[in-house]
Amino acid sequence: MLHIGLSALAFDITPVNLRAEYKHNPFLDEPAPRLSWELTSDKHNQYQSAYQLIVASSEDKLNKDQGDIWDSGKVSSSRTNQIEYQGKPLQSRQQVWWKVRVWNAENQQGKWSDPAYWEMGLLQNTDWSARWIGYDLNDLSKPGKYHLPPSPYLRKEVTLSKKVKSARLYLSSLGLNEFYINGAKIGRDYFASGWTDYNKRIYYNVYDVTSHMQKGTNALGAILSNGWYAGYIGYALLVGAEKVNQYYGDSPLLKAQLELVFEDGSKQVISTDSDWKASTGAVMESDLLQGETYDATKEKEDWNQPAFNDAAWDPVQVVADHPKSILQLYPSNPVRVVKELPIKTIKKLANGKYLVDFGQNFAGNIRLKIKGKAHDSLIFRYGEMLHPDGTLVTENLRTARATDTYILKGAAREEVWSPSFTYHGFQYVEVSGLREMPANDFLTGLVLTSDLENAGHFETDNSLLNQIYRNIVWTQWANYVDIPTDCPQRDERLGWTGDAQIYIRSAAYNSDIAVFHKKWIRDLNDAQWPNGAFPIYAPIPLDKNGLAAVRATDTYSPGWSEAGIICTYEIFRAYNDTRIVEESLPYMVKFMDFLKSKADKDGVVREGAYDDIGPKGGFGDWLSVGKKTSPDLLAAMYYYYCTRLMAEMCDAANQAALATTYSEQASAIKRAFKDYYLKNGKFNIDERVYGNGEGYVEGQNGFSGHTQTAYANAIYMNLLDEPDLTRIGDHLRSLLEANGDKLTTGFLGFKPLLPALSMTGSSDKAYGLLLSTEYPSLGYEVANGATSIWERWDSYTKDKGFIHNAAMNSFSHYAFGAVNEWIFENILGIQPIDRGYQTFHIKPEIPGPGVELKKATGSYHSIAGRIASTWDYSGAIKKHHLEIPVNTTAYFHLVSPSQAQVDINGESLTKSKLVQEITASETGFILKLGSGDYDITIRP
Ligand code: RAM
Repeated sequence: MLHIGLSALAFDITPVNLRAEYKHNPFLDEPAPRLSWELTSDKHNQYQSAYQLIVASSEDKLNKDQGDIWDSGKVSSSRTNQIEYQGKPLQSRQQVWWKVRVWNAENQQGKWSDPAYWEMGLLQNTDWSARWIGYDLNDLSKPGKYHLPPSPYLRKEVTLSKKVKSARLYLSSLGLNEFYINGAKIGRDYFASGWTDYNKRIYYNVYDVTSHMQKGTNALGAILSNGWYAGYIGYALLVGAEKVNQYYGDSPLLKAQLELVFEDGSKQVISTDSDWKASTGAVMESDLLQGETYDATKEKEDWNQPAFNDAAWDPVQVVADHPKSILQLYPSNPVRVVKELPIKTIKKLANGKYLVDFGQNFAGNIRLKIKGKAHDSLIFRYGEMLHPDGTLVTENLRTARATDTYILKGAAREEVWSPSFTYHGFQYVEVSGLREMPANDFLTGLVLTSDLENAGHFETDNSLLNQIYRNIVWTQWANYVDIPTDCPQRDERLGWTGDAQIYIRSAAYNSDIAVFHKKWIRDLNDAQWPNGAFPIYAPIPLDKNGLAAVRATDTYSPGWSEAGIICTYEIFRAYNDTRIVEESLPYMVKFMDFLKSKADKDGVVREGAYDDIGPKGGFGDWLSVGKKTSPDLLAAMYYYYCTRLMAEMCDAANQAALATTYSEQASAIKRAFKDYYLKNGKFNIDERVYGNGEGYVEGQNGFSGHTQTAYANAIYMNLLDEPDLTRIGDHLRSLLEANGDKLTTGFLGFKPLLPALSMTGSSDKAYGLLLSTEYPSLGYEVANGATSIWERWDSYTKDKGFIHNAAMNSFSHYAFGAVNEWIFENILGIQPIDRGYQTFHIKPEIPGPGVELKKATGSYHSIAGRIASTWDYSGAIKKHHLEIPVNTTAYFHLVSPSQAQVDINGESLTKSKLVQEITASETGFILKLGSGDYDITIRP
């Protein structure tokens, strides 16, 4: 809590949370990293009028205020983020220290921040002496349904005669790696070096390994796994693809470079090359989809320690660099264990197996702790749900084997093991091979996700809504795993672009996703088809003909491909990130040309425009209920929406000519769209084009333009102005009412549904949908025990059970979690006005008296600082609590008949000097507020 009474104190406005490229003290490879900070102050209404940054070559120089690398001088600006480094050119391996101070609105100078630093990675190809090495073990794969060779184990020893002052490990793998120095695993990261189109781009990570190095002999060791590079991907097996794995290469490879600086200043580089040795070890099988087999009896004890005798090991194979792919620093945060879950219950099943319940659907692994007989094997199967008889549902995993096996070595001490190169989406584990009921902590659930900073918080007095929010967050963790996946359990786990684009804004309210999407937007750009369309998932491995290798008909689709515009836009919007716009611009422009080619001369996408793809028209309003919204009508709206976003992005990225073109195009499309599709105030389509619906997704249901999905999208995308807007808002409302206040929307329709209702005065309907426990709704899932968001509204129903299991039925799919944006923007009411939240609205929609929701509290940690909004309407006196970051301005929308009833921080609003401005609104007042905490009460 801040106190206004402190205003007598000296000026104090302190920069905190210093970050470079969104990270704290990171390794970077951007020549001009972007710096950011946040500000704190004990006083209200504080603004930054200027800043000064200094960057020094050492901490010592920085402490002496010597910016020998860069001194920005005093810059008059209120910006606190996306400030490009403009100092001396940075060299590979260079470490620089920086700090910042600011001036307030009265031009008083504040104190320097604490120091921060960043270190450059390897910027030139010539910095790399390491070679790609591997050990092809494909011949050792056991015959059977799956091709799963054992993991290569690689090692090398180095003897150091001097004391190491600093050591850096530059580490990359095609496929997955675990790296050890003197027996210790380096880093906590999983699935490095991530999934990219390895023919274009390969990532490496950097680790400070100084503390691992010792004088004398040191052992370097690595275990590799196929991962996305050579392992199974997606539903290739299921659909009978010609090739089901090894899309990028046949066996995994490692590139590692250990750079040492000794106390005397001399240097040494140890690289992967032909003198490394290779063998097999205990990892007998490993695959992201199929699981891992670990035979502890085959462990080569101390293989990664200095004293090990590797005389019997083979030489490694050395492989040439791919001529076209570039090596870059992993831009995102790695996948890590972010939480551990204890077992909730263990039950013995009738078949002698044991069933473990973690009480939560999540993505990750188990850690096993067990004592037992040598050669006993424990088999772990994973599932999200149980059949009525209590056995595990695995049908919905389709061809993903999702099975781990651990073969005990029978040690005197407890054996501890956890898979390294796979993960599963599950709540339950079925264990076979146990001789007796195990200890209730024999397994621990390890929750894996890309390790992003938490950004959001939300809680209410309604337990159903709290559970819906938790389900959204858990499902996001489960699917933000290196790339945004659709699901974590079955033979799919692809970066589906439609899912990603509808969910990205929701995701941003939960976690700081800037670096995660910086990576994936590149993946998406790398995956653009030659015709300019973005694909339906990215990365997308290609076959020798340049078609999708997993399924040749996987091409593009309206609602999916637009991720190439929308995801870039959402990162730009949330983080004021214009560099991502500049980087994506050539790809986006090419895509816009593609979209144009699908429209008529006026810019209208007409019925049948996408009949060239399979399914015809694309995926449309995927998994909707009942009659289908015309996919082309949706495509037409998306075309307009993307054009508008392009105009805005181009404007911000100093592309004035392009901005004008797109904004003129957008106006033209808007007019033409209305002329073509709006008939007598309703959306009308030419159903004849779709014939009997064959070839379209659920075409047998028939097509319409007069649907919840169509109107929700048109409203959300600002396609129509008054008086049409009111009319279609009324249609949306009456369609809901005619359907018993139940939704019919699928992926594309649900995302805008609640926002559109709010935008057209039907907030009551939005609350009704959100808090419903009737099918179809998120509450129905909760009422059926869900701890995550389901793929389908009817993934499970009380009367029919699992009707979709054999085909497509995930219980961890974030798409319908897209309602999170309404939770933050409408329940808490936090809505940006400009990019990066320097100004924003706080406009909470307080539900009517009939709704069981009287209190909500939450916050969003924006790039401008943490914004909090709480309301409590449970008593006669209505209360709001707001927290506004320094250097930002909030417009707080207050519903109250008169100012005289309102107090702010204990004073009458009419007298308060804290409020910058009060303007009247239709329902009350808008308070313009600067930074600080505010308690606002409305007396009856
Ligand atoms: C499913 C995926 C995804 C969806 C596509 C069309 O297989 O799970 O959610 O975008 O199909």
